[in-house]
Amino acid sequence: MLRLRSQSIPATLFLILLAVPLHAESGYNAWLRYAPLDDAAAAQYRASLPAIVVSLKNAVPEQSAQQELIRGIRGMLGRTLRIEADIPGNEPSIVLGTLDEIRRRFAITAALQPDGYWLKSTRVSGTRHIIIAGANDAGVLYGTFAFLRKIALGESIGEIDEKQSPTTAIRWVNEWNNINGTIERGYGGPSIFWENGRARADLTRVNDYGRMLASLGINGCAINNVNADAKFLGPDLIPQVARIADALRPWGVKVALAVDFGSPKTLGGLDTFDPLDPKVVAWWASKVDEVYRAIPDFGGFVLKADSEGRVGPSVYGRTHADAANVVARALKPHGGVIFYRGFVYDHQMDWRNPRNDRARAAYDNFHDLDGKFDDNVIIQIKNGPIDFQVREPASPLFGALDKTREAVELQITQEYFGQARHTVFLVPMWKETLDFDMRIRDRSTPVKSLVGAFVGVSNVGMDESWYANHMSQANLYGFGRLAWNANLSSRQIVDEWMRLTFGDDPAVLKTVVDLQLSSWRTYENYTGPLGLQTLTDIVGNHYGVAVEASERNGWGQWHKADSQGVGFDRTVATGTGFSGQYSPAVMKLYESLENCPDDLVLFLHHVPYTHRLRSGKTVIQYIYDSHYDGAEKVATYARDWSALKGRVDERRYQEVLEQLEYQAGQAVVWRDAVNNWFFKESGIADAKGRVGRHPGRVEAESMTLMDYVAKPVTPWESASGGTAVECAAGKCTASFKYDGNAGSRNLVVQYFDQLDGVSHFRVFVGDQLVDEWTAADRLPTRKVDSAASSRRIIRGLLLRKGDVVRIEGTPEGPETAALDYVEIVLRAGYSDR
Ligand code: GCV
Repeated sequence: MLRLRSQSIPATLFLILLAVPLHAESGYNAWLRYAPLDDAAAAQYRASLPAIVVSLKNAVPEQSAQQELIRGIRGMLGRTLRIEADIPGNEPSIVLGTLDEIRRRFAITAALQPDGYWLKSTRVSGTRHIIIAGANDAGVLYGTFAFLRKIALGESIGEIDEKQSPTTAIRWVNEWNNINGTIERGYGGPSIFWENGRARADLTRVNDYGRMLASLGINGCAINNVNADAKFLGPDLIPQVARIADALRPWGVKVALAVDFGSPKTLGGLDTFDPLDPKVVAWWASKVDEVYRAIPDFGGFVLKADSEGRVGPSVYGRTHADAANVVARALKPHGGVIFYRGFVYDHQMDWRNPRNDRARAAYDNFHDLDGKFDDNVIIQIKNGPIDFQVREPASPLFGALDKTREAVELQITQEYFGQARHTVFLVPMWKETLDFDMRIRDRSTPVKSLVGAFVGVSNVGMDESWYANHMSQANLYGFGRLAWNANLSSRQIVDEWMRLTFGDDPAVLKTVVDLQLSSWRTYENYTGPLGLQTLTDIVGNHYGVAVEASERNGWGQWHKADSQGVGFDRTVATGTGFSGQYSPAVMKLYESLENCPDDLVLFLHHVPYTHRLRSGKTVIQYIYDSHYDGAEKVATYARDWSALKGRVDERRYQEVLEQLEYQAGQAVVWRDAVNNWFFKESGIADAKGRVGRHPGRVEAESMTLMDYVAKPVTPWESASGGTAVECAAGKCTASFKYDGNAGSRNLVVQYFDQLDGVSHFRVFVGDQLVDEWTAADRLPTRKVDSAASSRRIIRGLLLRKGDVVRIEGTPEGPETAALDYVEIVLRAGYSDR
């Protein structure tokens, strides 16, 4: 191979090399890219890093650790470590082993919790060795990833001496995957585990996912939907589960399953699934034995019972403790655990009864059972009392189980957070729950001190970038890092993730860190602020805006907005009594309107729209302002990201830009829908005169229409003016005359892109075609509604007064090339490119 020595590169060639674009990255390697370090840093590490690696054990996790070390060092430093079977006497080496093995060879030791690690530089007869010691096999793996992370982040490894142990022993993800390969609330493509009723033939991605999980210290993975199909425990599928376990085992990740409580009957053929029936007890015991024969290191079960239509112990008048314990006792001899979900509520509640309150359900169902659960039962509690909404208080159940093990369940997949089409970094929200002080017995008791396990609902898919949004990977990263150490700050986490994922160019770092850290508040601002919850279509896709979808039905996500006021009275004094489920100190905070934090005021109180918040603003004005603020902020995200061109590899640059531009458009849809709805309901005008006024907007229904037909949209707030035009012919046009001043303008076309067709649009100014596109996105709706509402911006059009703008729509399939409005503005979106 021809080698160029650096001093022989002529100056011109050097400039050409510098100009070579950053190579495209797919996001597949996430934060484990091991990108080459810059020359100075690489030289420093090369000088201090031994060239030899020794693994003291030949078992799987250590072997994975050794391979990972070689891979990482090769990627970052361009050097391939040499594997030696034993520690060399007079050459430096990196030694991997458990504390026991290390003690025998080096006569040093440390105190570590299970899964903990120790990174230690030491000398033996003057020769320096770097030790990566684990409390157990998995700890060696976690230490190795931590060591590589340090190098990737440019931290010193010279005289390293660092011990870390996880704050909780059980750190799992749940994957709501179905046997046919679909994923409930998954947005990154089909299942990596299942396809057509079987485990995928090629499980490479499962193995790679295991690597990602191990890099964060995650040690368990439940590989099917909690709305569980009993077949997963059938004789056909257990061997399939075993194959998946084999793919995850090298990374110290135990496989687990969600189970259906009715299995003894549906699968086992018994005439009952009563947890106290001896036949049922025997069935669970023998089924669990069968699972462990196939998978000796099986982790355990997750169980959703008596909730959202799942069968449970109530069928036989038994308790959740009876249900959990019958399964727990079967698992116990094998060392398995059962996560019993605290997410139990009645989804057919009578909304007319003002005392009914879904937020009470978890506490009401479980707190009397405290002390009745076996010690391998863990109650898995969602962070808030409702269901992963944009803001909820910490679930009161965390403070109600003195004698029972608890896990916090956090949702990594962005079900109510824009489904990976919006960027929302969830760590700041999770930290609010984890740091929330429940004041049990009037002592400091943050939620993180009460939970002994972390569960993240991850739902990665076959998309190359796992979640179909590069930014969403930060949520898995953040979950794992918090599960390991809940005291890490959001900034620390995002800073690490960012540098590992995109590099440490200061401009990129600042833009992305600022974006991620503000993104939750931004999303809340343009969806449901003040504790209103997400205000999305809760009886449908959980994606688009539909303010009333949560009202007047049994699902219980009521915000109770009417012409007089808004918010759910959950006080003890006049409401449902929910605030009384907290300790007296917390109850005091929530019970009184004066003390209640603004962010949760409408979660806990019903108030007139003119109620003044602690901030001094009225509730209605806050709703208006926050929606404008939120939408403007997303526009700045897209603008700021667009300024990074050339600093990020082209593929990820483009993909993130498209995502942020789309989000900026959707934020406007949300802004207008929510504000118009509250304006109509309250009759109170926006003090700043914006709501209901859209300078430069021309409604499609007011244009000259050829074959397009105006139709009302449901719910009305999903379209501007409550109306869209739909094309029922082969081709339709909508046109209007521009009557503004001459100059360069941006033209925004708001159209609808449904799931079931690929319409084509063309835009003309006079006879000149100025843009065309197809509506080929995969948005989660077949209806003309807010979820389908999409935006095309045609920038820098030179318009004159009197110009005719004509939009031609060609429908395809059931999709009707529907249009909402056109806006002609000086600036739209993030830039005037
Ligand atoms: C798996 C929410 C989701 C459901 C999910 C449920 C749960 O209601 O919308 O898809 O079911 O939570 O956590 O069990």
